[in-house]
Amino acid sequence: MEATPIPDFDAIIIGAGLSGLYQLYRLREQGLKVRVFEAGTDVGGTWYWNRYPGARFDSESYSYGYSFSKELLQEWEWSEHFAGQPETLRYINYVADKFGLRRDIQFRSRVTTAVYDEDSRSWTITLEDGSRVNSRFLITAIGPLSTPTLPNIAGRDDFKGASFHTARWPKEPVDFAGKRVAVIGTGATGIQTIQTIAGQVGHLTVFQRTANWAAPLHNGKIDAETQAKIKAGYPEMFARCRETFACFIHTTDPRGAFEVSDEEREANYERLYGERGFGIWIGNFNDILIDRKANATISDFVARKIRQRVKDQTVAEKLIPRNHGFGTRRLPLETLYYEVYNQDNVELVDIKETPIERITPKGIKTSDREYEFDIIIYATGFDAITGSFDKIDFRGVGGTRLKDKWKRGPETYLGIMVHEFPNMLMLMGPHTALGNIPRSIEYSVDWVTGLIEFAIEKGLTRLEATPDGVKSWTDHVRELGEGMLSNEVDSWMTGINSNVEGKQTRIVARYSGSAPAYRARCDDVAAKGYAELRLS
Ligand code: N01
Repeated sequence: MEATPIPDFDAIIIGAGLSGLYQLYRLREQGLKVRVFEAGTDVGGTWYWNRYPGARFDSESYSYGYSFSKELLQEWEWSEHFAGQPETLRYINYVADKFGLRRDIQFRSRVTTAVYDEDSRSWTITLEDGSRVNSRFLITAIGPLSTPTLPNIAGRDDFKGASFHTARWPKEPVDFAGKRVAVIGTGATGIQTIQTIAGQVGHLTVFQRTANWAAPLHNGKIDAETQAKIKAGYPEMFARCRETFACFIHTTDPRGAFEVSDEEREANYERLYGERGFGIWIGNFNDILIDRKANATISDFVARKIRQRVKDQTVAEKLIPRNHGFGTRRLPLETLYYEVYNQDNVELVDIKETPIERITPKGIKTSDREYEFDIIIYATGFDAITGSFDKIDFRGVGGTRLKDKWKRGPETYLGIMVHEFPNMLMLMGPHTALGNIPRSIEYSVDWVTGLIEFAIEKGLTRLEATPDGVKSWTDHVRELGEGMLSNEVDSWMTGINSNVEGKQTRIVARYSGSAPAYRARCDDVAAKGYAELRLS
């Protein structure tokens, strides 16, 4: 009888973004043989690819960084409350260097297939160049927003000028001086891009399909005194992030919107609108995201702000969303975004009124007229959450395809495992708590590390979620989504992407319960010796 070959690695990690890097660090700490495969030429994931003008955090820098190393926390100094992409990428590189992570990462290595073999209880991955590697455990760290999508508009390849998707922005700076520039898309990315380039371009035309709610970021430099306070206060701040609903530093107001007088409510909204970060979204009254009437009060408040900030009231009305309430899509935070529309060189085109018919060699043709451009920027978003899974051909037991299994939406156990895909562990996959991402990443990585440690200690070589476990978690995630206004709205959070075939029906792709509840459930599974899993 032939001996079963020993896998090349204990674990393969796909992706060298924030989750892949920390997972590598943790597994190496356990003395395991680990290899990371990364499509890009360097570390950083989201922050490597999204170099578009104005890309920056909208969670506070200090609450976003890794918390696992006290030394790192004391060494690194964030310059702004919400750091820009270049600084964040420098930070991630600093982490990779400090912990010597690069030696176990293979760059320029896009994984195309991942196949489970029952005999050896291992996964074999194939890279774009045809090379193969195998490993006992396969960990996906491929990100919920990492597969960019271009708009399905006819004639895209005909355009003779320069065009870029924001998530595939060139490393060399783009010169906007005197240029006629178009931006398609007004999500968080479009808004950051628009407000940043409006002062640099010759003329800017924004093509908006759906108006989005946005609120002020109120960024600022961190002075020396604040820096010292931040460093001294890390343990308390991370403890706070652990307690809040979505791991941000903002705590939901325990009151409902109608438990206070009209004057108090207005004053509260005014205060939140003037404060830094996501407070107005997740530090607001506890019912604005579940109760239509409560939501209408904050939507009305922010609509009034837009009318005050935009001079031309026809334009202001176009910028006010009509088809969804405030905060029911992921809230973009802005810096003088609305004021951009007061500039003479900026025009807003509502493409619900005058739809884009095609891209032409010279620019963009709507039902109204042809616009000529030197540069077209596609800020058209991502095939979110499941898109990066769809791009890799994952084959589980008996050749089962993950794409087929998830045809009607993802089915997972704790958002980490899938039945018939033994030894495959997902970081920030579908059905996990996203929120302030690095906080969720650190928890998930620690949980996955604990499971692998347990398996090695007990000599287990096959870990699989049961059909019951998957059904009960998937049902739980669906139930949690009921009543959330965000689940009644089209957005990447409900799995909608108008540019991707088969992604026009809303699904429950995200865990929408609280992060503490998510962790309590996962901790319980670990404490009971992972007895809910099929282990052998
Ligand atoms: O993508 P989006 P994003 N024709 O999907 C439009 C995170 N993020 O890259 O709404 C015309 O939100 C589309 O229109 P509509 C954050 O979680 C974080 O902006 O579908 N328009 C929409 O306006 C965020 O939520 C930061 O009608 C088309 C836009 O393109 C997530 O990434 C910064 C179109 C896409 O918006 C995604 O944001 C940036 C078409 N064919 C992003 N197709 C931080 O601050 C699409 N659109 C950390």
